[in-house]
Amino acid sequence: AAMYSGSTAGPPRRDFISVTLGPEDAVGVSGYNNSKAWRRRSCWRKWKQLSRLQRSIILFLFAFLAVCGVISYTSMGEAWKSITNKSLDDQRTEQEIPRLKLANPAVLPAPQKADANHGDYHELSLQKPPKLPHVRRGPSNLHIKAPQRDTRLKTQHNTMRAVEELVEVDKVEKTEKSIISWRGAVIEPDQSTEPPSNKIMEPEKPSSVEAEDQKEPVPINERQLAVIEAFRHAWKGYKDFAWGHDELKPLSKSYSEWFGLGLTLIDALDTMWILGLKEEFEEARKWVANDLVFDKNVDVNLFESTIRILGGLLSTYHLSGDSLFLEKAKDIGNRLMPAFKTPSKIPYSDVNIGRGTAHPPRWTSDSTVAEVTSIQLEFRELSRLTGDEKFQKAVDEVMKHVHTLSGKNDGLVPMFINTNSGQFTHLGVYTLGARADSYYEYLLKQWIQGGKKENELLEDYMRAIEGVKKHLLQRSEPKKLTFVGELAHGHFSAKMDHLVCFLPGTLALGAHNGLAADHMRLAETLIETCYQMYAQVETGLSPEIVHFNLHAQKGHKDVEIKPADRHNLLRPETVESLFYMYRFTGDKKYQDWGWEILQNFNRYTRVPTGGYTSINNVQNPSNPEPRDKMESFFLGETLKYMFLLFSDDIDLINLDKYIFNTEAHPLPIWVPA
Ligand code: DMJ
Repeated sequence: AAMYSGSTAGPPRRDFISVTLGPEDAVGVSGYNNSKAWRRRSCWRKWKQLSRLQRSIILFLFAFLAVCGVISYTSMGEAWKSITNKSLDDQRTEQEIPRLKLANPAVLPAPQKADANHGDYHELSLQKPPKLPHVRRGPSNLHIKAPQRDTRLKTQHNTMRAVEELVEVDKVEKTEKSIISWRGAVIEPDQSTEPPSNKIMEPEKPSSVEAEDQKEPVPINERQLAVIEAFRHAWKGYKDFAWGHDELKPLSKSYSEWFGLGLTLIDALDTMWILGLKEEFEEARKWVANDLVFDKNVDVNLFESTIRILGGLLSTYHLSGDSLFLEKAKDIGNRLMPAFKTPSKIPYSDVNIGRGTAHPPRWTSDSTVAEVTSIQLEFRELSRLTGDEKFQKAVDEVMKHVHTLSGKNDGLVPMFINTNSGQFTHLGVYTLGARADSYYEYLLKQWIQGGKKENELLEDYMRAIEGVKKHLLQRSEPKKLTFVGELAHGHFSAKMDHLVCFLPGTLALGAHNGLAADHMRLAETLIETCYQMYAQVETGLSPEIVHFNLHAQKGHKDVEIKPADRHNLLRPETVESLFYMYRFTGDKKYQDWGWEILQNFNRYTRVPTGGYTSINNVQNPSNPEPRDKMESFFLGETLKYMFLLFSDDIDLINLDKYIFNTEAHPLPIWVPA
């Protein structure tokens, strides 16, 4: 086809386009030719017909898309590489990657290698969270790398915001996934029933190095200052008369030895850090560096030295980031291991840390149930930090074994277990007090520590709380206080140890972690009872044991105290629970109750020359009969929980990032909420 158009001047102009159709271009009889060459040419023709502007726009769009393509190809390639590099076992949990990657990265990553049952941990190690800004407390010159608030990089803020957004997305995903409920408990549908790996791991960093937050510091208030003052007073006594020894005897201005390992000093390390007592901390650190020696021919109790010494060193390592404490923790951890060499693998109560030998108490081959089941948080953490599986393996085996044992009563356990047979002994007596207490506490806390996947622990915990409700709860007269009694061969006893007052705090912690809401209601009633164990007593301090009145009698309170039980050892359990209750409810009455207790400790147990003393008679305000001993847990636990109770800073040991061991030493949660 040819087309001409006229022109006004000059030689005739070819004002047309001539197109010659070759045979292959001709539209055939069939009317449609779709050959490649034809299409190419037709595209080219169309392209030529476009204006220059149109062509530029199209070229620009192509260039833009090409750049985007290159970028996304590179990042997908990375992700693909990390996926394909993994073992088949790891790929089993592939769908977990985004979730775990996004799980609150603010504290610390989980172990780097885990066994096949726990791909989750492995996934986390593949995705190290970004380091975020952190405000550290405690002695500033001991911070490992403490970025100053005002010098923080803008990019860190951006990272923080980006991570927060991702966490939000993750939260939505999580809520969608978390649908299976076990008696009110929210359980991930895909969680394993096995405990965490024994085939651990590459060593982990302290949480202080990983944990970062960017909040303004919350100023210390009057009540916290009063705790600091109390701590300093106690510390003065210890320093003046008992430095480097286990316990202060504040009246005789001397000390007592239990293990000869500076128990009070070690128990108090992280309290000093949390209270911000820089000088005291530095001095104590020097003692640990120069004088703390575990190579000693001395018998120590496995449980007590685990919760106080190993726990204290591990938490101080996490808070300060100072590797000295980890080295010491490894040392004592290794020296405690011979305790597990028993026919049943249920550990002996005592170990000689110098000789490497272990034995049960002289009069029996039994161990206490609470003791063998309340060392797990510490040994598991030691494995995670060192990469050595043996610690975790030993304590996990104990839990697995106890899980299978008969002799429980609706989840309630007897108080003794035999190290030869591995069976419970002295069957038929059930208490949440001495010898059983922290078994229940550590069921829940291990479950939380390990990222809420170890179902057996949760099952045992939930069952036990049902057992408590069924067998041990009663109400007193006249105030109708709900209390936890004891059961001995079918007979209920209205006896409650002060030790049981850990329970409201533990129940509240469980409820906070998604367990049944009625646990929280029970916690609220029980903490009221624990408070009344102080308030109804002449000195305002609780005795070691109370008996509740089940029947109203004129002139009688709810709480009765037997002469043998009226001592107070400066124990922490009630203030510990007050702390949890305040954290989770914000109800100021819990702070007020704690404040009353602190004032009464000051009134009746403070020794003018330094230190606090346990007392023999909480019913005699004019002579409480000082016992001349300050237990290490007064500094390790009681004053620490007081300080935390009075604080309004939820990030001062954030309960979604840390789990307290039974001696109030905070250890990181492996997969923080
Ligand atoms: C502490 O050593 C621990 O809290 C333990 O679990 C119970 N006894 C004391 C405090 O009362």
